Amino acid sequence: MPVTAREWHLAARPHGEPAPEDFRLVEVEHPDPTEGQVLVRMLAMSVDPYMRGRMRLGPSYAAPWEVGEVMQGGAVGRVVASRSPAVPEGALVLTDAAWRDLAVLDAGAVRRLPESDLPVTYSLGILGMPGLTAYAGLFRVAAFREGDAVLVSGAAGAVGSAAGQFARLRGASAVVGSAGSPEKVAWLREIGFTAAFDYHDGRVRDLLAQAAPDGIDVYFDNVGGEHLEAAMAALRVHGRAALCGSISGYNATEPVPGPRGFSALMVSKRLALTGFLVGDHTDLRPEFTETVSGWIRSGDLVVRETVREGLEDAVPAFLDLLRGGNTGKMVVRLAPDPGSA
Ligand code: NAP
Ligand code: FER
Repeated sequence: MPVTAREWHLAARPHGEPAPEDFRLVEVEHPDPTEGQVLVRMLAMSVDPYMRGRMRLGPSYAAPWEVGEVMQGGAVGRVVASRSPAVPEGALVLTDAAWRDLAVLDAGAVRRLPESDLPVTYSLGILGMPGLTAYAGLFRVAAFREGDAVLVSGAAGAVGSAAGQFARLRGASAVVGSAGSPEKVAWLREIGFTAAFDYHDGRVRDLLAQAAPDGIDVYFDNVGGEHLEAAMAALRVHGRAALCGSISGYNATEPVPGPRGFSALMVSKRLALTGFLVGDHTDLRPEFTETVSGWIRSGDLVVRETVREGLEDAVPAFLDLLRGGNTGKMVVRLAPDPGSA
């Protein structure tokens, strides 16, 4: 029987900060799945900073969303009808087909997830793309070593809160976090960051000098801009930075300037600043999943999520994410999980 799905379409490309008018919720009829297809009911969807990039035209590592079409993004769902033996009814799956409550998909476009006693939303956060980003960025890209002093910006977010805790769990000498509110700073101290500051409280360079007077060995950059410039000043000789994202510039309408004194600092301190994309590091997934699941189950890793309810709330959740309305991973719950068939 054909089903009616609700889905969010991109209505317009924003200039600067996105607004609710840039999105439209529409109803779409889906025919029954044909041979090799599955019907998936989404249980939870992800909103992520990279989605701001998908709203704009121009060169990027990923194609932009099209105006008038459904947007894409990570989701976990249950297969509710299947014409594929590989992905039977009742299977739990990860898809890139969200911003909607139901979708008919080719079985090849979903990845089966194992049944787990952990919340399904963890597959969108700590055990999913953001967690792997933190793991790959810290351990491979920044070549973290026991005893390193680490700075993480965007530290109370999904990637940042994972990266900072991973550093602590692997023997960092100090873990400094930067975040956007006193509540987030207090939470970072609770979960084991050795120092934390609110970047609204002054110049980042001064706040960092106070928090890490002896400098840092590793910088995990989620923010770019002033944070990157300040971190370069604080990095010690042979310091390394994993450039993960630059959210301070995602709504910018002109290219943002680079760190001042860049070349002299790079040369004199023999720094290594490396940009990376998580998609290039999926070979780490088995090791990452085993290690991080272990830390979750032992209670060593604190996992926090900001959970919004219902497809209507997906756009407000995304707009809030860009303004710092989340602590830990921002997810939108779409349906209760009926469990496996
Ligand atoms: P998140 O940190 O959970 O959420 C975004 C956070 O950015 C907000 O909570 C807000 O926290 C902060 N923010 C917003 N505007 C800011 C500004 N002007 N200055 C400083 N902070 C600002 O998001 P996430 O999913 O974990 O992503 C974090 C970063 O990693 C993003 O840059 C993202 O693009 C990047 N990323 C990269 C990869 C990759 O493969 N390279 C993969 C995943 C994510 P405050 O309250 O602290 O401002
Ligand atoms: C992000 C989320 C994911 C991001 C990049 C990615 C720079 C990378 C995706 C990929 O590897 O294809 O926020 O920001």
